[in-house]
Amino acid sequence: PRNTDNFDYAQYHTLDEINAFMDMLVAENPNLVTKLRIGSSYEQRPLYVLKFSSGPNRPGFWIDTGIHSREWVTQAAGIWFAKKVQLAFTAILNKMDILLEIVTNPDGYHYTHTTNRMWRKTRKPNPGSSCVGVDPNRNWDAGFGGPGASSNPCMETYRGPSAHSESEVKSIVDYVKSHGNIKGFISIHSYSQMLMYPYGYTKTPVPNQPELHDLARRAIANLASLYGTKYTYGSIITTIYQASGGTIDWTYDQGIKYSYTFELRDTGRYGFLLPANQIIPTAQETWLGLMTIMQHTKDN
Ligand code: ING
Ligand code: ZN
Repeated sequence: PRNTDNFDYAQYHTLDEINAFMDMLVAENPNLVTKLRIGSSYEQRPLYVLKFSSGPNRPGFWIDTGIHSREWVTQAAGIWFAKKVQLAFTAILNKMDILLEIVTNPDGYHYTHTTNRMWRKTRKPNPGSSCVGVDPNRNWDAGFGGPGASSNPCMETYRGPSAHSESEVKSIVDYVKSHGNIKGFISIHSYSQMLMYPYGYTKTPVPNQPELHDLARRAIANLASLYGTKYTYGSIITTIYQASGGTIDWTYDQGIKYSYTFELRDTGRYGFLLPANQIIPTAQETWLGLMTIMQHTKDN
């Protein structure tokens, strides 16, 4: 494609294609979209964040997709969200910037295209082990090392040698801290059709649990209004399982009150191998849920 109108949103794309998409989007709308490089992956790939902004010094609303590389519908939905923001120029942008990291684990994503479609973790070698990679959703400094993560480098939920040991994680940590005014943070996974808020590492409810619970209920109702897709919701630990070192537990503890995780389609029929003809419907319905959360964040 020569521009983002000709891009095929209904297919899965390689890392090079996604990078080319981002460059086209920026070139088409230089006053709205910029591409930030927040760091580099272990294999030295750039970590890009698209920043949608219509004015200076706005609070930020963060969305990341693809922190687990095999969850392909999430990166594909991230591409669709970027185009949606460009086309719809949502009213959200009158008050907040949207920060979107589409390929949050580029080494893993490349590996899922070349070698192992089911790769989840980063691609950093583990000294003393023949097993590669760390689970970037167990590597954050929130209950790090506690129950709900593995100390074994061969496991899919290996937490890593220390909190923020993965540059894909540390780059976001540094960006969030240096930004200093991120009001909402959404980390998107697949699959299971769930919308969850902190915590994953403890059963202790967060202070604004009733607010987050009611907002989640409204968000999934809005999501379901399009195609009837059913989501469950609640805290991570009560909805899916105990998980320590997770992204949104850390962002919540940094003061980002509207921290959520989505698990997109489906509930297991296709799992990570979701057929490409479900990309656009998944992205469309998820966008409705995101809008509910973004509106509330903007107004609070
Ligand atoms: N599920 C998530 C996982 O990392 C999760 C569930 C989300 C745990 C947020 C903790 C925090 O296990 C998938 N599919 O990756
Ligand atoms: Zn995941």
